[in-house]
Amino acid sequence: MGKVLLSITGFNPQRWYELLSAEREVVLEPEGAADPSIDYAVVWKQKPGLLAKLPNLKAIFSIGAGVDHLFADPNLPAAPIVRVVDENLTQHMVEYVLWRVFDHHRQGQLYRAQQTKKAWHEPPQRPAADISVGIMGLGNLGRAAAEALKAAGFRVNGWSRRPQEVAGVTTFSGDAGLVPFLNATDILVVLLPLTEATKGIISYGLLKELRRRNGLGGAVLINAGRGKLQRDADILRALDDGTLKEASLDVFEVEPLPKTSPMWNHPKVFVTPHAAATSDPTHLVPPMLRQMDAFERGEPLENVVDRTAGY
Ligand code: NDP
Ligand code: OXD
Repeated sequence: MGKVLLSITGFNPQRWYELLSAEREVVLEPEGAADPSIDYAVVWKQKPGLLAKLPNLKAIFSIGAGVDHLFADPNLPAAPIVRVVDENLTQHMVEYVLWRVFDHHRQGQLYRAQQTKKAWHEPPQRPAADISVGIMGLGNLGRAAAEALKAAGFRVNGWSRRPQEVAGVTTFSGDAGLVPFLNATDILVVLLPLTEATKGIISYGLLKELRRRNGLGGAVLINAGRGKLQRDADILRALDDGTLKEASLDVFEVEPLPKTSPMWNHPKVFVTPHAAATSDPTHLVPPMLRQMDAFERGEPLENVVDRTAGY
């Protein structure tokens, strides 16, 4: 049975360690660097060069759905990368997207402001069917969010790299599909991976293309993908000149969001600390261990990242 190296930066690895070590010998980084009996690495933001030192590494398991944290290592070894595709994480993301879309649609920001002034005023209400939610990224998370939004009564658009079909969702793809997708979208939900192709994609120019003829009183941005997809300064500019009405941001160019960031106090921004869908080891370790066992029986790994596409 191959050993596991656990390397987690930014939060406590203890629970991951306990659950993995119930079945496998686990070495916590920095011990184990260059240990030839390590077959698997379970990682979040590993130190650059760490994995390249393991001479017999057979597979890398990301503890998140996104794998940009791995590709940040210029010496990432060629072993296959398995990413998270998990019902529990998907459900958390669907909840986050529904929560934020409904809050913008039902004017949560206005009511919160009214409450501070003890103002009793009923603004006009429009049905969800008047609003088009556009999801950038129609992968595991984007599709699930699209289904839930559709079921809740919204019109839903989706944009992906390759053409995709989702029943009841108007889909667009590639560079040619981007502007038509944005022109048909009132609330933009970003669920893209961070790759060379998507870095900085949420620019002022892109936000300008969103539709603003809607009952919301302006376009809305919700980003739960990655912070480096967006340019924080462009979002602030768009909010300040009315290109955007409001934004819900779970991710930021720099995380944790610096205390000096104007995002914190901006009246049109709702901030969450990269918490849209947390990786829960109770749900994620059992399938990792099952995959290691299956791999040792000669079965193929599942949810393997396409290194050329970068996600
Ligand atoms: P998937 O790999 O399943 O889906 C990615 C989607 O993005 C696909 O539809 C893909 O297109 C599309 N895409 C990729 N590159 C491009 C491009 N250049 N142009 C257009 N579309 C593109 O990922 P998941 O749905 O599992 O996760 C999405 C992201 O969500 C993760 O990478 C991660 O960054 C983020 N995330 C954030 C969390 C949080 O708590 N904030 C939690 C979990 C994930 P195609 O269908 O053609 O392949
Ligand atoms: C992920 C994340 O990629 O939590 O899973 O950001």
